[in-house]
Amino acid sequence: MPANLPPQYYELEREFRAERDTREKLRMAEELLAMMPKHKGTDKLQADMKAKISKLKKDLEQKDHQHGAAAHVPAHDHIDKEGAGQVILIGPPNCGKSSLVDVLTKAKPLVADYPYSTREPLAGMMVFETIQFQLIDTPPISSELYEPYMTNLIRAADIVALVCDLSDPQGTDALMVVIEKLREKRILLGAAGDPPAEEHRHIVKKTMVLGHKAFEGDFEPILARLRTLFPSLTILATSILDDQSLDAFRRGVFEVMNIMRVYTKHIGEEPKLVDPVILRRGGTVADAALAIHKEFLAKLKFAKVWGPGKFDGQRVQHDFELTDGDVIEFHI
Ligand SMILES: Nc1nc2c(ncn2[C@@H]2O[C@H](COP(=O)(O)OP(=O)(O)OP(=O)(O)O)[C@@H](O)[C@H]2O)c(=O)[nH]1
Ligand SMILES: [Mg+2]
Repeated sequence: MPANLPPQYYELEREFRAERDTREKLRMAEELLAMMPKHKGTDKLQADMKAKISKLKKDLEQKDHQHGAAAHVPAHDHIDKEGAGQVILIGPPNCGKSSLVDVLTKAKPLVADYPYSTREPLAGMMVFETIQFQLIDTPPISSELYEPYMTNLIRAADIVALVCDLSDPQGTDALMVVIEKLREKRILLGAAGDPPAEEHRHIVKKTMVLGHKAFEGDFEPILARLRTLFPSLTILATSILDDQSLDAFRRGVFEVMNIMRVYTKHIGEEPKLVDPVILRRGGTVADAALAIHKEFLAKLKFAKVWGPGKFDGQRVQHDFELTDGDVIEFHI
C-alpha cells in the first residue's frame, strides 16, 4: 500500500537528516510522525520514526547526564516563565539587547562596546505598574552565529522583541539576517495569527520591533525603513538614555501581550490594587473567577464591578466583559 505522504513531509525529512542538534532533531522527528497519515501503508514508517524518536530521547538524556556530571552546564533552551509574560530580546550583535535588560530589570548582563559579548541567555523581571514581565537577554544572531538552543527559547516565549541598532547604517540588513535565520528554523516573526499557507509548518511569533539607540544622529531614516518593512508590527524607538521611551516599551509589551488586569476585593473592604488577576483582553467575570479557582466559578452567584464605564458597584453576571483596571467583588 502506498504511503501517500504529503510533499511537506519529504521537505522536512531532508531538513531532519541534515540537522545536527539532537534536541532540534527530536522536535522534527515528532513533527514528522505527527504528519504521517495513519494507515496500513505507513505502519513501517511510523514504527521506524518511533524508534528514531526513542533513540534521540536516549541520546539527549545521556548528553544532559554527561553535562550534569561534568560541569553542571545549564540547559539554555528553557527558562521557566515568571510574571505576566515572557519577552525574548533578539537581534544582531551589539544592537543593545543586554543594555535594555540591564536598565529595565535588576539582572546584570554583560554590556560591552564590542559584538558577541553575550554568550548565554539571562532573564530578569521588568516592572510595569502593578505587574511584571520577564525579559530574556540572548546571544546575538548573525551569519556567523546561531546558538541552536535559541529555537526552543524563542518558540516558548510569549513575545519576541526584535532589536535594531538605529546608529548602524547596516542595521536593517543585519535584522534581515536574523529574520532569515529564524525562517530556516520555521519561526516567522509577525503579528499573531496563522502562517501563510505555503509556510504552514512555521509558527508565527508575536513580535515587536525596537529601533534602539534612537534620538541620536540621523536615526529617523532607519526608523522609517523599519516602519515600511514591518507595517503590521508595533515599532518603538528606544534608548537607554531616554526614560520615556523605556516606559513606552513597558506599556508596549503590555499592549502586545493583549492582556488586562483585574483587581479583586473582599466584600465591604477597599480594593488594594495590587497583585491583579491577569486575563486575556475581552475576558469575562467567569474567566476572572476561573483564574482564581475552578470551584470558585462553580459557586459564583454574581459579581460587583467598579471601573470606567460602569456604575460603581454595578451588579453583573458571569458573561460580563471586564476591562483593564476593573475592580471586582465576587459574591458566592
Ligand atoms: N547611544 C546608545 N548606545 C547604546 C544604547 N544601548 C546600548 N548602547 C551601547 O551599545 C553597545 C552594545 O550594547 P550591548 O547591550 O552590549 O549590545 P548587545 O546587543 O547585548 O551585544 P551582543 O551581546 O554582543 O550581541 C554598548 O557600547 C552600549 O553602551 C543606547 O540606547 N544608546
Ligand atoms: Mg549582549
